[in-house]
Amino acid sequence: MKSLLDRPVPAAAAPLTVRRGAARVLLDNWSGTSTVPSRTLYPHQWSWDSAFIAIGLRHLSVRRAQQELESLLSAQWADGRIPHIVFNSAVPNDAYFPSPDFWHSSTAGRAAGAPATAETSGIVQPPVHALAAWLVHRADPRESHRRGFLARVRPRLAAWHDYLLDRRDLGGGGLAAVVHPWEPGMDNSPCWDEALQRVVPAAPEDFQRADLDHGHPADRPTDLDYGRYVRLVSDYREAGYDDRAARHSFAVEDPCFNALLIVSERALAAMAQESGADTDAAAHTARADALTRHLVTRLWDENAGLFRVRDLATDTLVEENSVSGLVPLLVPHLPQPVVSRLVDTLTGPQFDAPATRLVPSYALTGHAFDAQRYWRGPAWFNTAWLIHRGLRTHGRAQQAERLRQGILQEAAHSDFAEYIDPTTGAARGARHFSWTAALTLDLLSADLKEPTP
Ligand code: 9WN
Repeated sequence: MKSLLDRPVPAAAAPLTVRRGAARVLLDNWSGTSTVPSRTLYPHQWSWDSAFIAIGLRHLSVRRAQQELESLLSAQWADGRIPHIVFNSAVPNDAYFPSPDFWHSSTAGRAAGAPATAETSGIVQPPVHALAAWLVHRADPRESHRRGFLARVRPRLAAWHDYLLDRRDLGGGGLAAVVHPWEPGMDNSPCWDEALQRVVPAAPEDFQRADLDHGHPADRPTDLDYGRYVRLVSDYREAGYDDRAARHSFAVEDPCFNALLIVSERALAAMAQESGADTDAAAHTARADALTRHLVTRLWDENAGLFRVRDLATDTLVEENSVSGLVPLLVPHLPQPVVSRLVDTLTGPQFDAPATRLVPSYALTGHAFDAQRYWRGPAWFNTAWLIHRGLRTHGRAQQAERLRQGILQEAAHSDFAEYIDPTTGAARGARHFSWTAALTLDLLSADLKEPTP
């Protein structure tokens, strides 16, 4: 049987119409200084969303793309962390949970360096930002130089990576760990199930969810999951969000998170080179090389044919196959046998989703597969975009092109949905979702020969 990436793709909607639709989503979701992921479900600024959004916005307005990233960076903590949410003070507290009055960042996080004027969350999301900043710069280097964009963002992005490598190398193996299921951005993945069993859930009366006002209960995490998410945040908050003081009851090394750190370190090297800072460029390249070795040593599972999550409580690999384990295809200079195995896994029965040609978030054949529920099966556009970039990085141009066509078609059919059911192609979650629109614009517009950092 032919795999999803080898099958011909039916004709897509007219590119101009799709482009206009995607641009409209981004214009409608613009809040004045940044873009909300969704007007209904996510009415604030999210960290990795803004990075993906900037990658698309650069095709509409380079200045707005710069502003998207710089508004996020303006809420960076003094310890270097970029918070996963920057709250809009004009939005009522009950519009999203957990709201600022749960995180208390400006007070509980003061000693760790939280800003005094902006309210934020205290956890992080995957480091796509330096890659995004590099792509935004490349979209119009003269304008970027004229506005001093790289000079402003480069030190902040370097401090962000320093935070991850100094404070978050909790396993001592040279990779960054995540301490909450919201941090890797794949909240409800079966990869966290076992580690979450050790977390005592907060009592249901201690919190009030807001996501079910807009999302369907069958699509969203359960109340028990939320109880555990809440407990992890309150414990971290009580430790002042200080990674040296906190005793994390959930700590794992995630392949997607670390792959993005590697690619972003390479982007920082490219930015340093462009700015004439050769010593910095060499240091970032050396760090990316070391991270690549650690990624393979600590997370590659030869038998499974993909990267896996390492649970730091047991120091073992979690036996679940998720899209996170395929995203490292993005990393240049991976050993060739690893690349070939990854492509085989991607195109084999676990991740071949005939109805959509996208990549499911969890193996179709996995025991916990759920076509509908958040990150437990549905196909997302950002991970498909990352894998598309990975296929290109490793010279799989034809397969990359077929995936690109699939992404464009599903984005248009689904009205730029947050994610889709990989078994039927039905749109799920929010519609007019910003990163779906942004990455669609990117795939319609990007110069496919642009240099990979
Ligand atoms: C919690 C905004 C975010 C994405 C995440 C996605 C979802 C939030 C939630 O929405 O997470 O951060 O409330 O479920 O899982 O990847 O950044 O789009």
